[in-house]
Amino acid sequence: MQTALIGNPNTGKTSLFNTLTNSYEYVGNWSGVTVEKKIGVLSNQHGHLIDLPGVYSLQPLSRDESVVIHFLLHDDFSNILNIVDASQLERNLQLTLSLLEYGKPVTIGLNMVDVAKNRGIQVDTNKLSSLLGAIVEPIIARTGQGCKDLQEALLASSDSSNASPLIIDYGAAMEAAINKINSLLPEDLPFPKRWLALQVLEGNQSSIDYSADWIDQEVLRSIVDELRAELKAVSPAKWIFQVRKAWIRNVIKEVQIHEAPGKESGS
Ligand code: GDP
Ligand code: MG
Ligand code: K
Repeated sequence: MQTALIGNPNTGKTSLFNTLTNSYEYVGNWSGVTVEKKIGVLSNQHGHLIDLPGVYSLQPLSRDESVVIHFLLHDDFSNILNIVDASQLERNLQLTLSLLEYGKPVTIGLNMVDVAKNRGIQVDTNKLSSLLGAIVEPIIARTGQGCKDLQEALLASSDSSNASPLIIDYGAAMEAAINKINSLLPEDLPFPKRWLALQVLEGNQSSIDYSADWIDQEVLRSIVDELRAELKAVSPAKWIFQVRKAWIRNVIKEVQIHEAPGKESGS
């Protein structure tokens, strides 16, 4: 099992990595950039944990983001451990959706549940799990609380090779553009064509470069121009972001239980 650890910056990634692994090695730099590649041996001996830089999105606008999208496009691994800050759900889940659309098994470590609780936020993890279609384990990476359950969930998820990608409806104009791009892509990609099509329509340069063998730049430009005309004032990237944001807000409405800050539950 080769598990990729992916999440936003400052969500407790290093703390979780250290909790889940006995030892680690630096195995050189990520291709093309001076970011060191760190791989740990999971303490239950059932595989390796690959550390990736913290990112908010898969757009290759920074060096760290380039590493993550390059990894998803080119590297071989079995499953994803997505660390999510429970106190910053709305922002964190943007990245989560693009990982769920990727189609590999995703296990979510819902971290900072102590911080969220102190702010009066409780998350119904079972409901969140069923809405996202991924296992969600509440954890406190700093103390290791919940991390044993998370490790067991990881093992179980890598066994279930039949993970199905999350499908969000992006509206008629976007869906038409996705279909046009899908029709140009080959069937044997290592991830769903739909995931790549969305990256391309978001203007993700790494994904556009990856697709260049099948998608002529002129053809892509005409698909995007037509889409832009349909979306009026909103860019395709912004449209995708906003659809995801609305979807995330609906999820949060269902899973987030607010109470007075600091109040103990059941007391
Ligand atoms: P990274 O930037 O994602 O690698 O995050 P770090 O592991 O460096 O954690 C950032 C800060 O959050 C550190 O001060 C950690 O000790 C703290 N931290 C990590 N996990 C938790 C948690 O579950 N609860 C609390 N209260 N703090 C945490
Ligand atoms: Mg770190
Ligand atoms: K740290």
